[in-house]
Amino acid sequence: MTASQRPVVLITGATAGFGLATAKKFAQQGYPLVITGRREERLKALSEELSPLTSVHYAVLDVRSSEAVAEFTNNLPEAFKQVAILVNNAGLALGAEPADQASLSDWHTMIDTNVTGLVNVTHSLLPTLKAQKSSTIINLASIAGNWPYPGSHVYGASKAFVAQFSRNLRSDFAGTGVRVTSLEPGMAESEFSLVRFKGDQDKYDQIYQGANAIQPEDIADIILWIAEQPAHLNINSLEVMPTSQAWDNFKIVKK
Ligand code: NDP
Ligand code: 8X3
Repeated sequence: MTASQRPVVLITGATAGFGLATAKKFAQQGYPLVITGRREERLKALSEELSPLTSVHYAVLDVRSSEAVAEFTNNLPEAFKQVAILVNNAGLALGAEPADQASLSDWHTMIDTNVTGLVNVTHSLLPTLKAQKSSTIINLASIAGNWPYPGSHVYGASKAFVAQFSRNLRSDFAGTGVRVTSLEPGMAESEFSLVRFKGDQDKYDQIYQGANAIQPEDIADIILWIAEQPAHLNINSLEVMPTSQAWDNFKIVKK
């Protein structure tokens, strides 16, 4: 496939972390890109950086608003309308305290972003994705959706939704050109923990120090690999951790 034949890739949350690295990775391969997020300055700068490599359309988009998502998808410029690779990446965790100390508004924000936002974007683009000969949806779930840990409560549950939603989409689109993957990373170094701990740089440093965590570029490589699999293959789910991370024992709290 020459660069001019590459399908359009739409990435939510392209202003940082996985989304940003994925935008750069696909741009290096010449894929036309639609990059979105809430921080316009970052989108503008990224668009200017990547424009020598490929065609880029950027749009400020808060995935939580179904109206904004519909308005955005209905008004994509002609050259970017035929989205064939959707990277549903926008998401966040807020807080890691036990459930009874968590803020209800943080819980709502995680559900609104990780669940409702991802559903908004997917629903809005499904007709377009279905109209393509071959298309791929890559949903950012997490190990937190597969395995429990203290302080994960709503975040982990929101990612369990993403994983099961991905499998259910697969069921609906089996035998069609629409592929769906649930990508489930473990500890990765990005702004994720700064957001989770509300800008606390000390906590951020403690978490990643000595962990040799996954880097956003690692995830971008995996996303490109998933998207470039032959059309008759679907990577259903892919869980990836840094080698430094693994499971712990079941906890027994004795009296
Ligand atoms: P970052 O915090 O680095 O990036 C998150 C991105 O999501 C930003 O671009 C942010 O853009 C965007 N975003 C957040 N809220 C919204 C919103 N309401 N509307 C649109 N965009 C939004 O985190 P990561 O790159 O690490 O995380 C990306 C995804 O991967 C998330 O879904 C996360 O849950 C998941 N994940 C992360 C892991 C990790 O350890 N880092 C591990 C497993 C999964 P902006 O603020 O400009 O809107
Ligand atoms: C992020 C991974 O383990 O911090 O989804 O919840 S974890």
